[in-house]
Amino acid sequence: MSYLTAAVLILSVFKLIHGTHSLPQLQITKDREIFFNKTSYVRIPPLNLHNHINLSFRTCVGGTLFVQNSVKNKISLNVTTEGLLLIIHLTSKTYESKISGQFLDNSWHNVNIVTRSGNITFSVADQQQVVANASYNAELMNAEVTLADETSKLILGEGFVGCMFEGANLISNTSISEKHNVEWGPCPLPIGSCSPCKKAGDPCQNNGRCEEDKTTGNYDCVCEAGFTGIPPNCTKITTCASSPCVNNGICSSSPVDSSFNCTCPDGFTGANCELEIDDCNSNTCKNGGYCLNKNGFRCFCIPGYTGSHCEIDVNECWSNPCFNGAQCIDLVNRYSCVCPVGFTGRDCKIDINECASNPCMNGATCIDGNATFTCICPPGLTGNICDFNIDDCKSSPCLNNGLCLDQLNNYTCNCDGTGFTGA
Ligand SMILES: *[C@@H]1O[C@H](CO)[C@@H](O)[C@H](O)[C@H]1NC(C)=O
Ligand SMILES: *[C@@H]1O[C@H](CO)[C@@H](O)[C@H](O)[C@H]1NC(C)=O
Ligand SMILES: *[C@@H]1O[C@H](CO)[C@@H](O)[C@H](O)[C@H]1NC(C)=O
Ligand SMILES: *[C@@H]1O[C@H](CO)[C@@H](O)[C@H](O)[C@H]1NC(C)=O
Ligand SMILES: *[C@@H]1O[C@H](CO)[C@@H](O)[C@H](O)[C@H]1NC(C)=O
Ligand SMILES: *[C@@H]1O[C@H](CO)[C@@H](O)[C@H](O)[C@H]1NC(C)=O
Ligand SMILES: *[C@@H]1O[C@H](CO)[C@@H](O)[C@H](O)[C@H]1NC(C)=O
Ligand SMILES: *[C@@H]1O[C@H](CO)[C@@H](O)[C@H](O)[C@H]1NC(C)=O
Ligand SMILES: *[C@@H]1O[C@H](CO)[C@@H](O)[C@H](O)[C@H]1NC(C)=O
Ligand SMILES: CC(=O)N[C@H]1CO[C@H](CO)[C@@H](O)[C@@H]1O
Repeated sequence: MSYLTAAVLILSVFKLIHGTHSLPQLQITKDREIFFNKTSYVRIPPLNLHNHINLSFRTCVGGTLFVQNSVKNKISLNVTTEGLLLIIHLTSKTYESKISGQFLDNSWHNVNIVTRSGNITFSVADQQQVVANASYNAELMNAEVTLADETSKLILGEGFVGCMFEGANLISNTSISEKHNVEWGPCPLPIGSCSPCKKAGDPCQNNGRCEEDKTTGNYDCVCEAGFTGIPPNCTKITTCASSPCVNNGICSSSPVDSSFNCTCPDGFTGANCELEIDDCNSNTCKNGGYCLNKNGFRCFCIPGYTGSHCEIDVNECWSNPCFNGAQCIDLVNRYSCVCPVGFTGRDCKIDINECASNPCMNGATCIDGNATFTCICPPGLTGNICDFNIDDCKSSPCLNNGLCLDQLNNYTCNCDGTGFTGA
């Protein structure tokens, strides 16, 4: 790490602690970790053997950390189950430096190649190898030997599965133009020891899923229909012998070659009957019904609908729920009653009490009817609401020209000036 980056890092941490935004700095540090997935690589500017070269890596699988090729020379650094191998090829001679050790352990390791006080050394952790000095591989000490020329191509991560952290003279960031399937940012590999699957580097082909076998410490491939896990990767099944038809499909062998056909039960398709036919589309179940795709389909209707496609509106008037001759109207999952005059309520069961407003006058008794009322008048009164006083004088009850005065259910006779008296 350069002093400048160290300063930037310290500054970022300082700013973080003190709550100031430090996004640009974080961006730079984020860019410095790269993930390679076996198919990935980045091409970066060529390196010079006599400059400080370093990087960190974390992997369970290994591969080539970097390789630089030119017409005449080559330098490569591989990490394998045996350790780290630095190979320098200069014109016709090959120089190998090896540091043995278990580096495929998913923890970060820092590799340095340094030219200092007359030696070129290659080191990782506390292990160091002299690559060259005045008395050993002396030709590499020649200042002319940089390994870099105009034909040099430096590639980071060839067939490598894991993460790298850029170091001196191996700068790679998102602005690099030649890159393939690489991801910058915090290393996505889960922390922890290397599982057999991780060590094997996703060995299951053809979409097979790798599963650890806890007892043997090995791994198995769980293959898709039509593929088998023996040998370890998922290879295509070509005969009936290993039951290639799934979901109760029936396998028939060809009499001529070893090919086979699967005859699928209803609801399944595909060469191995591995595909479930989706019998549900947006139109299968009407009126908002839910479609379940299982051996055909089944509709679950919302209340108020029925039928295999929920196409039938249930007739809620069927049971004649409206009283008093009301008209029933079928609606979704309910009905409505149109009440005749004089009735009310959801089912028109309630007879409206027309006497409630005390329509009968003069203390008459009110009798409620259907949309009507009847007044029973006290003696002497008449009319619909008993508001007429019966003329008790009509029958001229006063004799001898007495003056009749009508009263309530009675009359009085005024006998003044008649010379008579009496009621
Ligand atoms: C380094 O690893 C790559 C694959 O990642 C391989 O092709 C190459 O042969 C290896 N080189 C050595 C010297 O092992
Ligand atoms: C480098 O070489 C010098 C002699 O030239 C030797 O004394 C020294 O130990 C070497 N250093 C390393 C790190 O190998
Ligand atoms: C050069 O390196 C070799 C191998 O490590 C060592 O034996 C030798 O002493 C070194 N010579 C000098 C001059 O440092
Ligand atoms: C580069 O080397 C220096 C000194 O050994 C070390 O502090 C630094 O972490 C290394 N950087 C990487 C990315 O390995
Ligand atoms: C990316 O790397 C190149 C050198 O390869 C360097 O010139 C450039 O400044 C870097 N960009 C960032 C954003 O770090
Ligand atoms: C590597 O990553 C690329 C892009 O993300 C992806 O298409 C490819 O399948 C991956 N390869 C492996 C072996 O994971
Ligand atoms: C996958 O299987 C094929 C065919 O059996 C074989 O050639 C190949 O080496 C296998 N690959 C792995 C990673 O096991
Ligand atoms: C499988 O079916 C195809 C198409 O129907 C037919 O041409 C072929 O002969 C069949 N193979 C077997 C083994 O039944
Ligand atoms: C009132 O209405 C009910 C139901 O419509 C009917 O059965 C009853 O005879 C009616 N009563 C009168 C007094 O009209
Ligand atoms: C029922 C009633 O009040 N009858 C009366 C009618 O008027 C006569 C005379 O005014 C009374 O004597 C009755 O008692």
